Amino acid sequence: MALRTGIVGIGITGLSCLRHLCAEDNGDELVVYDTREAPPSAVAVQEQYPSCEFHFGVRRIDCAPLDRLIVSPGVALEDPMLADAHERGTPMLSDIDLFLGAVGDEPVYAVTGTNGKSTVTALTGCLLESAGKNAGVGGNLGIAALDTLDETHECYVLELSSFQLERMSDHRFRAATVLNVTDDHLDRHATLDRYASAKRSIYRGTHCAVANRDDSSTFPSHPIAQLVTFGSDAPKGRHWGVDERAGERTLCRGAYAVCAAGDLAIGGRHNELNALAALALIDGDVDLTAAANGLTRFKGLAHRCELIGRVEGVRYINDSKATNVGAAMAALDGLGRNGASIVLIAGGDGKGADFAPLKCAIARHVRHLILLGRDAYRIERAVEGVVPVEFVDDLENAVACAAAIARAGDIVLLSPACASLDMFSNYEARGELFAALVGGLAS
Ligand code: UMA
Ligand code: ADP
Repeated sequence: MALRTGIVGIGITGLSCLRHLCAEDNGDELVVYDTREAPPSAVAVQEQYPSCEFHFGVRRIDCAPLDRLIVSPGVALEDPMLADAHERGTPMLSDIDLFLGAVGDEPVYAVTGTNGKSTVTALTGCLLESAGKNAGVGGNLGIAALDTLDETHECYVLELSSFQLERMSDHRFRAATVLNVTDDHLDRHATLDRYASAKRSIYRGTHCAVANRDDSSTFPSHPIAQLVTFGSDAPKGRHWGVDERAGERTLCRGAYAVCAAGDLAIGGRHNELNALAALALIDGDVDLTAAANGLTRFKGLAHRCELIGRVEGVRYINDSKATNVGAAMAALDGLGRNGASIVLIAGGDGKGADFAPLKCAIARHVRHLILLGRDAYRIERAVEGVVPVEFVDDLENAVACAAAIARAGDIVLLSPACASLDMFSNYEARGELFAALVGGLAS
């Protein structure tokens, strides 16, 4: 029976749903809604899909004529636009439900967590490729899940955000992981508990749960067919961890040594955990030795602790993707571990987070703090004078100020602990401007 489907939001997700449902051509009627008067794709999409109905600048969707809504992750379920859907009980789904309805029997691995999702998703794809599997990789990391179906793959790896998970109904992942849970998106989820349970819902209907022994909130809250853990301590049985072998930190599954931590192409203790999670997700499905070759090849993603360049003996590192406190702490602990002193550029939109946990890491590793953006003064209050602080109006002045303060041997680190949206269109734009400004210093 043909359905009348509402697509809410016409960003990457909405476009992928529209394209997918139009290609299915099963007589469904499609109606697109967006609160914005002129979303960026408005003109092109109306030309491309003349048989669909479009409503922009929408305040409230009348759901009487609709069978279901596919709600984009950027639209909060509490948005007034969805009030009628709540009153009528209109089913609200995510693009991932459409993906799971369309994908065949191929295994789907799913990754969530506050930090490390994109790294683990891309790394898992790389390990699968190393083991000879043609993997489709997508989801929250930027390629809509449905768009990965354009080509045929033997398996899929999806990064899922709490926003996608909270509106998903169908789950049937081969293996899924919650990497860690720390404060983030509290402006949308209200409490850490609600945010964590949205993350843990990834385990519903999943065959194998991969949880982090160092973080109890990553464990499933219901019985599950198979539970495997990873952690920073020595592992037992079929679990994953880090052990000393011949004086070297080594990634292991129980007694079996997989790879020396020093051989990973991505640095920092947090990336050891990321590598263990990726291995645990696919363990049993592929030749592990072949997969592990990918660990030495995977160089990491842009904007995550990425070395931009050296100017007068100072290393400039772009960690613009550190959009929350936990990510910035991982960067400070990872980079400061070898005794380097750090000039930290931080600030932006804190999304309601508590910055107090940053204080310790800043006191230990940072010698000068440069703050900008909406929550600059909240960060300063939270760290309570443990280091000298400068306030600047923009990233141009932040980099100039950092360059004046930093001495040979220091690191200038952009790791904002905040989203960029108060000053930039996204974290990539912030990271790219940082790289360009550092390029300017070099020349
Ligand atoms: N918007 C409106 N009105 C609407 C619909 C959207 O104002 O009616 C705004 C949203 O508030 C948001 C923007 O438009 O500011 C985009 O929203 P969207 O839901 O259309 O987003 P997409 O373009 O579909 O991108 C989404 C993810 N974005 C969000 O969850 C906000 C992308 O993750 C993801 O890559 C993409 O789907 C494909 O799956 C980005 C992200 O920031 C990278 N994710 C958050 C994070 O990682 O912290 C969760
Ligand atoms: P996500 O997709 O969850 O935002 P990314 O892989 O893009 O994760 O990394 C985002 C930020 O988090 C980067 O600043 C990175 O250095 C940091 N990070 C990566 N993995 C971890 C981890 N396991 N624990 C804490 N921070 C991490």
